[in-house]
Amino acid sequence: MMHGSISERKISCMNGTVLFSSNNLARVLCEDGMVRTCAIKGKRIRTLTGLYNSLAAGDKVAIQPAEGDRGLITELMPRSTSFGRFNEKGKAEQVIAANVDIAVCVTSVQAPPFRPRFVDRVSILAVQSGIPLIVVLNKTDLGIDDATEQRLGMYAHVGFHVVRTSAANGEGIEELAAALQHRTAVFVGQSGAGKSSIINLLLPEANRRVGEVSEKFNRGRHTTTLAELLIANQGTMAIIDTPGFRRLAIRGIEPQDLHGYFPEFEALISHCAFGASCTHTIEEGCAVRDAVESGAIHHDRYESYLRIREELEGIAHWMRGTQSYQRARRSGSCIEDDAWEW
Ligand SMILES: Nc1nc2c(ncn2[C@@H]2O[C@H](COP(=O)(O)OP(=O)(O)OP(=O)(O)O)[C@@H](O)[C@H]2O)c(=O)[nH]1
Ligand SMILES: [Mg+2]
Repeated sequence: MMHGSISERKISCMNGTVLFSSNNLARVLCEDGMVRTCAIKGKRIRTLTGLYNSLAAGDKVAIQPAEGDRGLITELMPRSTSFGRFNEKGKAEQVIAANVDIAVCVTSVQAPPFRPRFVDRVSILAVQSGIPLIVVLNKTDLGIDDATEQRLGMYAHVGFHVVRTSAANGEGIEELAAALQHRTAVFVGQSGAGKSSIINLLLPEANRRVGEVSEKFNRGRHTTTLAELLIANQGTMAIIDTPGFRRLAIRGIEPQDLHGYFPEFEALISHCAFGASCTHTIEEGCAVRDAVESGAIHHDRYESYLRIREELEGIAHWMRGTQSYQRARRSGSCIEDDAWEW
């Protein structure tokens, strides 16, 4: 009998995937096809100490089923990738999506306006996570202006896959669907850009709630409030829908390493007079600055590099207890700057 109960317990443990998680509870799609609400056994998963949220959408876990649709999470499997950002409120790294193969940055031509600097920040997170990036420009039914077209060309030139979509008339949805086949994607972007609207076309069964864009502030109303994994009925595509970011602080990169996160800079670094130690800010014989001058690197990307570098340096100085962080705050170059609030 004893043996029977042990093997029963073994059988009853099963694998699952976290669909979404909040307050240490997670909805888990289990291998028997059932979705269970699971608490974490012992309240804490040791490997996650120091992270802002304990479990993320897409996490692979082992669970012990309990009565009804309940269960206990006993183990978190190692993440193949984690896509996250620094949460300023929680002052810790926040994993938004786990085990994703590709990131999709959804932007819009209007309402909210296209913000290349936001895309640049997301592109750094994608490089940090080691996953490719698709840049989606949505709401093309509202018309695309020349400046936006030019920037899209720049992103294609850098090597990102650029897709123009309209959730209103269906433009580009097939192209996006083709790029996401057999993959798990995380959709990120400003509130109101149309992430959930596009997901509803890609995965009609997802039936995501879609919100309005406030006329007064020309930005979304944070309709999606929780990152959630949505899986196509036939299992051919999985997407993690996320709430719109208001701020995107970059952390965890040493200022001198930042150039490695701009693919179009990387090839030039060895041509800089000071090589890998070049800051690309003031040095004579800097190949990156020359490329900006000649137009081979877009000045906007360079501007993003400078701002983020200053931000990272501000943090580094601040950590060393100097006044620079306060100066950076006053000059508006650091992360608390409202310009980063969208
Ligand atoms: N004209 C136009 N409107 C769109 C398009 N896509 C979405 N919208 C509208 O934009 C608004 C915001 O769409 P959502 O899909 O909720 O945006 P979201 O990115 O998911 O926003 P959050 O969940 O708040 O982060 C809604 O009113 C949509 O109807 C589009 O292609 N064209
Ligand atoms: Mg949404």
